[in-house]
Amino acid sequence: MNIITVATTPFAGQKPGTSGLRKKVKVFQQPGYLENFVQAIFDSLSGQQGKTLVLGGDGRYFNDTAIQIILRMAAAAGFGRVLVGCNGILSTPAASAVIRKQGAFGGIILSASHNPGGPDDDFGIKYNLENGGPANETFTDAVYRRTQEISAYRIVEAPDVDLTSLGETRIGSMQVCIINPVADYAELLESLFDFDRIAGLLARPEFRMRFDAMHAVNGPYAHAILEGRLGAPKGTVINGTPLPDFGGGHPDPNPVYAAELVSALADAQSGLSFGAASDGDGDRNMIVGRGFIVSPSDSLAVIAANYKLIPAYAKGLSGVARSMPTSCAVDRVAAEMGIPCYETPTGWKYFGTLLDAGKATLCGEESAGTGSNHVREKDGLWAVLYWLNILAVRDEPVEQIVREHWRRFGRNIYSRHDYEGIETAKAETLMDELRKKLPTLIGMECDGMRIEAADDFCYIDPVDGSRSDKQGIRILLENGSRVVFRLSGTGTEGATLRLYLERYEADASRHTIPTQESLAPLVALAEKVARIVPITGRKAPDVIS
Ligand code: VG1
Ligand code: CO
Repeated sequence: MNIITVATTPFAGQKPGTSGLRKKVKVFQQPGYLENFVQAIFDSLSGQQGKTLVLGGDGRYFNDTAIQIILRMAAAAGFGRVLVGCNGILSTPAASAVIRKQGAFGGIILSASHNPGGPDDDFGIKYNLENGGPANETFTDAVYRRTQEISAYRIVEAPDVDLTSLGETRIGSMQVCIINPVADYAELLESLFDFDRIAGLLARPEFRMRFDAMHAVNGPYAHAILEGRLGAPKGTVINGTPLPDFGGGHPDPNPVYAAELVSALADAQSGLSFGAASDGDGDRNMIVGRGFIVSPSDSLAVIAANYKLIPAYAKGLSGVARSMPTSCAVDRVAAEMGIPCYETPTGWKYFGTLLDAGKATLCGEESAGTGSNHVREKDGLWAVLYWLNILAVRDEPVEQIVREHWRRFGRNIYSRHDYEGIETAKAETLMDELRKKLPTLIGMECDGMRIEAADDFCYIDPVDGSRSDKQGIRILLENGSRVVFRLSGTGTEGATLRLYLERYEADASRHTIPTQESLAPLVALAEKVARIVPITGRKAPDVIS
């Protein structure tokens, strides 16, 4: 095996964000850019000699090129075997499932998730540990430090590996196995849910479902699981072939980017009763009933409240966890069930310790991510199957299930407003000014609600004691209402300001008031205290979800 050592110099800004390193494809295409980052990952590991690495991505532009480079670098780093998804495909939850099932040392997932793909758009890379979950901050900080001092990377000279057919080959002494990307994952999901009952639901003529894979990675998974194993009619899965540019769209399942699915469900003529979608790398989900979108925070709460209906969870939940900006709907379910509810910073990596320690069974984020201890990533198809299992047992429309949930627990009216592509300096000014102002806000009134607390969220991991500061500015009002400000850590251009709005409403007669109308006073408060319009020049958000 001919290992060559290539001299290199550091690139600025190789700092992983909320979920790995995400940059424009053009940035990744600079000679040495990907190599430096991969070498920094390998340099930050120890004990990988002879071990197994899992490798795959969401199929976006540059996926194949990156895989060939990483394979040759993995051989130089001493890995004994790499498991690669056929055609370079592995959804994020499937990669997690394979790492766990195959007892791998870790995995590299190539994805920029919901960000658009193509030669002028985004690419991303992240490292997952042997528990199948995203590496924690201690590790990503170490990788970043390494990128700043790197002087060489090591790579093996070898021809490209054929990724298109299953089988085994070698790069020097390292074995390369091209695996079926769906098999382990589908088997795992089948072990959690009542597939017979779901198949029965899908066979009913009056129940019609549509799954929009958004030309992203979940197409092959949805075809195999929904249409294959569960027998849903062909055509249930749309946009089911992964494309390097996702057909030109944003593979982000929210009411703006999945508008077609939402309008199909709103149209009585379509005959559809259930709609679902997932994102670029298959870890997010969207659940839509007839003319009714389930907000992700409500979805998490409904999922938790219905655990008894699901074979894998019927014995009980040890606890639940949500990211801080996610609505407190699930907290109310946990309180009633008498189980703990943990509040973590944004990003799935913070759930890992809770899941590993058995403290939480279900986790979720307002950004359309839900999952459980079956893997260590959020899982789009898992959420869809969970809902199908609920529907198969309860035999009620989606909207009725959610409205009943609200009647029982009250409604945490919720919305997120995103201001995208703001100049970074302006976004930072906004956050800095707001942070300084926090103590002066206490006692202020908004729509008859008093501000009781205002802080910058700091998390201390209850399992390993690690501390994460500045995880979002919170303004907490009476009766569970909140306004939260955060800057996104997944974008590649300028800054995105996320404004999270929540208001608790126990009175069922007020649950029909349109969401944005209920939240308008909180938006006005946010605009005023953070001076959004004067600082950013933006009169309205780009995306409301
Ligand atoms: C966003 C979401 C966050 C999610 C992250 C990764 O991060 O808000 O909840 O965990 O994306 O999801 P940010 O920093 O942009 O707010 V994915 O599906 O992009 O891997
Ligand atoms: Co994703």
